[in-house]
Order: sequence, then C-alpha cells, then structure tokens
Amino acid sequence: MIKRHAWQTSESQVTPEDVYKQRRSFLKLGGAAAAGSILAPYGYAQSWRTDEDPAPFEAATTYNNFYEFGMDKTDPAKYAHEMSVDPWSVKIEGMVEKPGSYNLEDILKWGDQEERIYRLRCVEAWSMVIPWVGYPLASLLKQVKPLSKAKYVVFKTLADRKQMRGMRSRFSLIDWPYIEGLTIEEAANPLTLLTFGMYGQTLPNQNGAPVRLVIPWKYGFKSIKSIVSIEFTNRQPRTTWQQLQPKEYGFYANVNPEVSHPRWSQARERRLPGGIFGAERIDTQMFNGYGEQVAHLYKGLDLTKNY
Ligand SMILES: Nc1nc2c(c(=O)[nH]1)N[C@H]1C(S)=C(S)[C@@H](COP(=O)(O)O)O[C@H]1N2
Ligand SMILES: [Mo]
Repeated sequence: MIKRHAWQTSESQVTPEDVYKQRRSFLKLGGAAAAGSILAPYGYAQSWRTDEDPAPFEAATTYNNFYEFGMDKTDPAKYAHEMSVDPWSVKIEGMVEKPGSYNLEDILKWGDQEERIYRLRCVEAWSMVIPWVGYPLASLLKQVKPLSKAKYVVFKTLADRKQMRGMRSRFSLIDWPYIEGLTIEEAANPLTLLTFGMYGQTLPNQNGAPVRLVIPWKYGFKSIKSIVSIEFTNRQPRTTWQQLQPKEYGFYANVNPEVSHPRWSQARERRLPGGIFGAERIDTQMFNGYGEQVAHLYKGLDLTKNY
C-alpha cells in the first residue's frame, strides 16, 4: 500500500487519470520494492479543493527549471532527453560508514516507495502541486550511516557538457556541477523525499531523472535534480545559487512570505498552470505550509538573516 500522512496535500487533488494513465512505465524501475508498492490501488475522495488543484502532468513536465539544459522554462522538456540515465550510479562520500559507488537499482531498494503530494514553491514566486514518488532520505541515511561528526549533506548533479546543452551555452553563469546542501537534521526530516517518480511513473528527464530531492518547505532550487553524489561533511557548503547571488539566495532557503527577495516580494505566489484568465494568485505560507513538521528545526535561528 502507498502510505499517506495527515500533512499531505489532500489526495483528492490528484485525479486517478493523471496517476493511472502514466503509471505503467513505472514498472521500468524494475526493483520489486518500487513496482509492488507503487502499483497498489488506492482510493480517491471526490471532493475537490479548487485552491489546491494539482498541476496536470503536462504542465509539470513542460514548465521546468533545469539550467543544465537551458534557461528557458521549455528547454528542459526539449533537451533533457539528450541525457542518458541508464545505467546510473550515485557516489556516497565523506564522513560516512559505508562510502562507495552504488547502482540506482540498489538505492531503489533502500526504502519503501510512497506517493507524496506536495506543493512546490519556486523562489520566482510560482508554485505547483505535484504527486511525487520516492522514499524519505532518512531511509538512505540509515543504510549508509553518516558518522556523528557529519553535520551537513552535500548533493551534486551530473555535469556532462556532451549531454547537457545548457552547460555549453555562453549565457550560462553557473559554476557546474549544480550543488545543494542540507543540515543533517533537515536531511533526516521525514518530509525530505528522495524521489524517483512522479504521477506514478518514473521521473521524466526534465524533472530530474533518475533520482532527485524534493524538499517541500524550501524554495524549489533546493530540490536538486539528477543526483550523482551525496557527500557527508562537517562544513556548510556554498550552494549553486548562493555562489551566484549570496544576497539573494541563502543556504536555508526556507519558504518565507515575510522575507522578500531583494527584487520581489515573496508574500504571494502564482499557482500554476492556471486557467484562461491566468494563474491564480494566492498567499504564500510560512515553510510553504509545512511548519508543523519543520519549524522546530529552526528554533533560535534568525530567519531574516539565515534566509
Ligand atoms: N540540477 C538542477 N536541479 C534543479 C534546478 C536546476 O537548474 N538544476 N532547478 C531547481 C529549481 S529553481 C526548481 S523550481 C526545481 C523545479 O523542479 P521541476 O522542474 O521538477 O518542477 O528544480 C530545482 N532543481
Ligand atoms: Mo525554482
């Protein structure tokens, strides 16, 4: 069975069609754990909450940020197929009991796959509701066993100019590879999802195949795609967006309607994809609405300074 939790965005917001139309290809994941639990049938309530409509599969897979493939929202859908994701392995490095290079097939088995329907709030002030499939990153931590001196986890995306045409662009300002990081406590929080699928199928390349993070209480740029390295360290890393603009993007990047981006307010967001009259504007919630699960992580921290 797919586990559900009270803090999830209501299951009624994803249509059975969206899930079942796409889910067959999830079988390609191969791992018995993955396929078995994903395909278990589950019910859908009929009540729809118009303020939290899920993005149709089409929208979530054609409006993307994945700068390795270009800066336009439509570039990843056009060019991410040029990346080969099979075979795939992830290096586990640094302050950890079981370092090594692990095949995706092995990593898939390290946790129970479940569906998580989360709001994704981009720092650019748009958001979508997306049904992801994965297991808590905490399950991976249990397998590889970080040493007690490890205080941070650093993630890196594949960086291959041959396969990623955005990297070859002369407009690219990023110092590749794309790097993200979390504190060990954030990494172990049950909301932090190591993600292999969406809408009941394997992740499309443009959404970060074959494995990415989804951290729903932080701005979308923390949810790093196509991960090839997970490193444990005692030093806070300089993340990609921090390196580019430290005054605009911090290490924590918790969704916070009260801390404006220097160039725009974060108080409201456009819920995509929107209808014929455009996207609805809604209030942004502290921690993207997940405060009950994560606010304790930031006790005593000044969130206006640690943005
Ligand atoms: N490697 C990598 N990961 C990335 C990005 C990127 O450019 N490169 N963009 C981030 C941003 S800004 C957002 S909003 C989300 C978008 O995820 P989605 O396209 O699956 O909705 O991915 C994040 N992960
Ligand atoms: Mo974003």
